[in-house]
Amino acid sequence: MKTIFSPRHAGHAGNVELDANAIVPAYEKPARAEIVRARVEAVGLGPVLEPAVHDLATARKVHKPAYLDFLPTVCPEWEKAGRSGTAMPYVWPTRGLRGDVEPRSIEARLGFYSFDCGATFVGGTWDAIKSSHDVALTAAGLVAAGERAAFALCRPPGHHAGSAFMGGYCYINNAAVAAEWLRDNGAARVSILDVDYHHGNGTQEIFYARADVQVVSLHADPLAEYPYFLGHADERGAGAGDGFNHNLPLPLGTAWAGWGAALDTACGLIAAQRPDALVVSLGVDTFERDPISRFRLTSADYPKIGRRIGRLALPTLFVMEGGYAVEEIGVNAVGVLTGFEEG
Ligand code: SP5
Ligand code: ZN
Repeated sequence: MKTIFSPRHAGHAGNVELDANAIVPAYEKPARAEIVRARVEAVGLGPVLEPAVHDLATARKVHKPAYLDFLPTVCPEWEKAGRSGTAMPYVWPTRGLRGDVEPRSIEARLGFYSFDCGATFVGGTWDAIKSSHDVALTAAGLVAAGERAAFALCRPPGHHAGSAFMGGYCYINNAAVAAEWLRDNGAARVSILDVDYHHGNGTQEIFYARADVQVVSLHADPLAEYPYFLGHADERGAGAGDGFNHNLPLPLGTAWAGWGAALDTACGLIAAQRPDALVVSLGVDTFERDPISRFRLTSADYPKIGRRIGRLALPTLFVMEGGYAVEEIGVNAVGVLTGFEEG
């Protein structure tokens, strides 16, 4: 299969994050994408191509336009305010505060358009966000044109970004934009399978009231794990979308036995939906040695994931999400893709 990759991800670098009790170098760093690309080339998965430049018309359907307009203004406004280094949200309009009045200052607007402090900005961040979006849409175009599968090697990731908020290293929801674009280009029904360790709260929020985009997610139980405030099994969709959202939360420590069984359940739900295309939010932070996660998948398990997804026999777009064990991220992510091709 073809991989779409943009070197422009690399400008999103040198940022820091708040890790409970310390400011640390961001876990979501450029080496992640470079090591996955190197592995794609090492195993001869297929050509690695740069994305075409796309407009934000489809993104403006899944995100609030004012939110998208905000993203490229962050760094210029941060500098105008006399600040340097990483721009990071730190104050939020939670319960009891006004969430309906957009403030003027950049510090406040960062909080207005986020749910945590994990979506940070440095000089190259907007360009990387836009390139990641372009990667997803270019790869979606390959699938719409008849390829059995394509790999969008997105960085930064997207599944925590909702209609009007960033968070969890995510800004534009690449998988959601791709799914929406597939809907507009011949697919009557699309399913999204999210196998990242964390619940894809942004993807769920975006499609929660829709029946045309089914969202199925396997993730660590939000009672115990980030993003904590969404991802429970009783979240089934709303209105026309009732019954089209499926959460399969799993306990910390889950290994292949429990995870693979949940994947089987998820694939059954997708097969029953009979979608015209499948978008896989491919996070490999389920790995046993991931530095921020607590599942126990091994490198040998990732090809099994690919084989099971391949058995659905659907046109499939893989969209890169999380995975922070940088040394093994290439073997694990590409393991899913080679497993898919064998199956
Ligand atoms: C796309 C994606 O995988 N985003 C994940 C965002 C997770 N943010 C919360 C990280 C919390 C890290 N704390 C773990 C302590 C280990 N030192
Ligand atoms: Zn994750």
